Amino acid sequence: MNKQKLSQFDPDIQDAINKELDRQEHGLEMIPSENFVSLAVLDSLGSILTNKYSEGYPGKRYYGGCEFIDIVEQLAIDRAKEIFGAEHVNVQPLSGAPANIAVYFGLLEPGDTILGMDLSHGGHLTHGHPVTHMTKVFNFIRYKTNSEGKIDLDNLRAMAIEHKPKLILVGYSAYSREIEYEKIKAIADEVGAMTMADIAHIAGLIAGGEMNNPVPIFDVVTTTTHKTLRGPRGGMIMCKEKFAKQIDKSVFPGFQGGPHENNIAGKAIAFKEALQPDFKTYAKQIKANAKVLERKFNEFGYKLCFGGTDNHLLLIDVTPKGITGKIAEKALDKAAITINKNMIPDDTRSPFDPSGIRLGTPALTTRGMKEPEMEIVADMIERVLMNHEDAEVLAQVKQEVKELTEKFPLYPELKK
Ligand code: DSN
Repeated sequence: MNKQKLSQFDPDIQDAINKELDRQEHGLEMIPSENFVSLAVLDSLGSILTNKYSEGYPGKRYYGGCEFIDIVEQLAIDRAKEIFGAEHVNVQPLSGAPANIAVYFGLLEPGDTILGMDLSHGGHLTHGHPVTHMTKVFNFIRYKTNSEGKIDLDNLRAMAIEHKPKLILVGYSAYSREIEYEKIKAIADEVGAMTMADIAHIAGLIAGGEMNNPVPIFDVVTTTTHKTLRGPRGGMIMCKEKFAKQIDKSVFPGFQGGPHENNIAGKAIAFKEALQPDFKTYAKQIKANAKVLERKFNEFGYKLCFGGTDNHLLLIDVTPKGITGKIAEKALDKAAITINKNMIPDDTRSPFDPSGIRLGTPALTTRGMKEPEMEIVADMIERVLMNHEDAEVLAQVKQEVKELTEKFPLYPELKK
C-alpha cells in the first residue's frame, strides 16, 4: 500500500484541491444547489468505510463483516425518518438522478405515463427531458407554469384526466415557489395516479420547518443530500411503507450494486446536524437572504421568473437589461461570483446561452452571511452585469469579494 501523504505522492491532485479550496474560500458561491459540508461530514467521506462492500440492507446483507456498516446505515435511516416523518427510507441512492430512476422502475412498467414539469419551467432533466434515457422507457408528459409563473392546478388536473398518468411528479430545480402537495395529491387520487415529489433543492428548508413537507402526504419523495440539506453528495428515497419493498428492490439489486457507506455515514452526520435547533435558524436565514435578493433585483429592474421566491433561489431573466445568461455567468465568474446560466420558462434562446441566471443563498448562509451582506452581494452582482465588458470593474469587484469572504472564513482548519 502506498504510505505517502497525498501531497507527496500526487502533488498534481493536491495542488488542484488546494486551488479549489482557495476558490471556495474566496468566492461567493451562489449556485443554489451547492453548499458547504461540516468537517464532521468531510471526515466521514475520507474514512475507512469506503473500503467495505455491503450489498443488501441492514441485517440482510450479501457480504460478511457488515455489523458496523449496519450501525451506520441504520442511524442514517432512523434520523431521516425523524426529520421528515417518513415511514420508510432508503439511503443508498448514489445521487438524485439514480434515486429518481430507481423510483420509476420500482413503481412503474415500461410505457407507463409520468406527468412531470418541463425543464425550462423549473423541472429537472430526470423528470422527462427528451435527452435522457428514461424517455425511451416511460411516456413523460410535461406540464408548465402559467403566465403568472404559478403551477396551474386546473391545467394540471385537465392534463391528468387527459393523459391518465400512473405517476404525478412535482418538486423542481429552478422553481422558486411553494408547492401545494395536498391539492396535487387530490388530483392524483382522482385519476388513480401515484405521487412523487423530488425535494432535492428544498430538503433543508423542509427539514428546518420553512417549507411544506410532502413526505406525510405523497407516496414517494426523493432528494439529494448535498444541497440545502448540507450533507455529502448523495441521494435518498422516502416512501410509504406499502412501497418499501418495491423501492428497496429497485435500488438494489435492480439498479445499483454496493452502497457507498462512507457517504451514507456522511448522510447520517448531516441528518444529525439537521436535527439540531440551529438548523432551523439556518433554514430561516436562507429564505430571509433570498428575500433580500428578490427585493434588490426587482429594484434593479430585472424580471424575476415565477414572480419572486418562497425558497432559497431566484430565476432571473437578464435579457431586459440587454445581456444573456451566458454573458452574465462569464462576467460574474471573473469577479469570483459563481451562479449558473439557466433557461427561463419557454425560453427562445438555447440552453448554452439562455435568457436567465439562477442563483441562491444556501452556501452564503452557511458562511454566516445575513441580510446586510446580501445587500452588498446584490450590488456587486449588478455592478458586474452592468459593466460586464469592463475588466477593471470586474477586477475591483473580485477584490471586494475577497475582502468580504475573508470576514466569513469557511474552512480555516484546512489551511496548510
Ligand atoms: N445539478 C442540480 C442543480 O444544479 O439543480 C440538479 O441536478
